[in-house]
Amino acid sequence: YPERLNAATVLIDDAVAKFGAESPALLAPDGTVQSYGELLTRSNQVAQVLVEDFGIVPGNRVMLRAPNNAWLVACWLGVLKAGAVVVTTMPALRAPEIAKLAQLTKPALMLCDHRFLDDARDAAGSSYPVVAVGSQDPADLVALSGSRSGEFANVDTAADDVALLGPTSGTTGVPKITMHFHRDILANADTFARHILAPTPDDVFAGSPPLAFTFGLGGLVVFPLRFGASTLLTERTTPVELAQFSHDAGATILFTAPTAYRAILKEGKAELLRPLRIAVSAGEHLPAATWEAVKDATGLELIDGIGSTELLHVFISAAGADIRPGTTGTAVPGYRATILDLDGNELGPDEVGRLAVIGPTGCRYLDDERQHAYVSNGWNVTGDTFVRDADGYFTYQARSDNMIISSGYNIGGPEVEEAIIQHPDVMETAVVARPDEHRGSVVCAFVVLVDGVTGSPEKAKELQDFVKTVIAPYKYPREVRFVDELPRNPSGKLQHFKLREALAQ
Ligand code: 3SK
Repeated sequence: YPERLNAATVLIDDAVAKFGAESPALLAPDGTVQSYGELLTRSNQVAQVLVEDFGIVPGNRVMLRAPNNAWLVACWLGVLKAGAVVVTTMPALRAPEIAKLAQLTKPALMLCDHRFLDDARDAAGSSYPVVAVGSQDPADLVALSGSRSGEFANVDTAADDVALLGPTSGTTGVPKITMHFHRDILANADTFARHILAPTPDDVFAGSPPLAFTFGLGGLVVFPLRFGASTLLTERTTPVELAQFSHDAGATILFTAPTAYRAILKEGKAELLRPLRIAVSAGEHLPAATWEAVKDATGLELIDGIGSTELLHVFISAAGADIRPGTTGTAVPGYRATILDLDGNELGPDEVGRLAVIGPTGCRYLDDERQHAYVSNGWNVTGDTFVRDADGYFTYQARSDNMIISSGYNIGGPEVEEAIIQHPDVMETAVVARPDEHRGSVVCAFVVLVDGVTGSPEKAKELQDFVKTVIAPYKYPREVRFVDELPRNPSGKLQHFKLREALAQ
């Protein structure tokens, strides 16, 4: 990339010139379409308001809080245009969580969807202004923008000026703030999206992840705009609603998690997925059984991928004839990946260890000692345990903190989850270690049953017996707990640590 680069210039100003102002950019489930030209004008108006009314200068941080919709995209682009730094936050966060992020990121301003103002204002107090988006207030961003010309000269940022502060609570619950440069924003579009998805202007993207999670930001904003495609933005939806809206909008590329694909299948709605060209599964481990079930029901071959907020998006994946079900794939062109032992030595084929990655994006935490744990000898050490075969295919084993050692056996929690999920009565499951006096640890499964099936000691025994027919019997869950739902963080990731905490109480 050139030394001077503003990602917003490439994603919207240049896109208008290249793909045409009339091209559809943003779609909504109610049939509304916003063109590239309209999005350019609106994002320019937002930038004008930021600079003229709120005195935002390059380097200031602006927090955004909204569900996935067209205004959020305009705000995101407007902040970058003004040379400021976007701080993304999930609408699901409550006041203390927002306050914690504000303490870490020190925003100069927050733009907040009018439906989520209460927590936002409680968190801000008098530290920074919170501007409503979509209310009837004359000081609302929508009203303020409406009176602007829509002409704005984007700030000439450096390619490695910070553009985005992306919070991650990961799976441990203690937030870290990842920093990403303007060039990083384009890098995942030019690696994962370009080589694995190969989008065209005819594509229509859709998906579930919030734009505050970089999985959603890439899949639903950056990738479509980079390739002149359009994107369907849906506010909170169930998996079946998402499938229905995507179907009705003519979506061709879907981004969601394995749990959502399973839910769509279990609710008998597979036909809604059939028109897709590409279905991406990421955000959590994709079991081979889910891949096969989607293929059987729809003919689609799910594109699996692993990414991280630290590296911004997906760095291991495979598409088309390169897919090997059960593996995540190979390093995306532009990235290198390897397996390290606990001392940081590279391991050979078929040896299990810590997944480590180097590429055009990398982990830079904002003022956080945990940087030393994530980056070692230049490698980004992701916290996932994988094995690589002689052909360079990576297969997920567990989060590095979810290998269960029981009576001397190493049991990967996800392997047991994969076995349990194959039982027709199981909607979702999460497996963790429970400390045990005799065995060190035992496998404990938390299980959500499908509607209409109730948990009982007999059902637990049935699941245990079932697991023993799918994987080596010593891996079966010695304890099964039925629950109504599993704990997930706001980006939808399972929080195994909360289950371990529940067991410790
Ligand atoms: O695999 C993930 O969890 C992920 C995280 C951030 C961005 C993209 C992805 C797929």
